[in-house]
Amino acid sequence: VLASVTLRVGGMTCASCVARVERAIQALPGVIEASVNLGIESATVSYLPATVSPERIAQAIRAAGYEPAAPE
Ligand code: 9UX
Repeated sequence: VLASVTLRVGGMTCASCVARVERAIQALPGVIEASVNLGIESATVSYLPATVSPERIAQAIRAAGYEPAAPE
């Protein structure tokens, strides 16, 4: 089963930030695809819920130096 979540991501100010966040999320086992949008400060992630969770994805974003939050 494939799930999808959109998280808010704060602290990104340039296109390289976007690439860093995408790489950090895509490095997680169970992540199928990550799409990060600078303009709306969000990350939409397709993932396998048996393997990874939104909490774990948020942790990877934080470890990369950015500020994840649940969607509003
Ligand atoms: Mo751009 Mo982002 O010069 O952490 S990579 S601000």
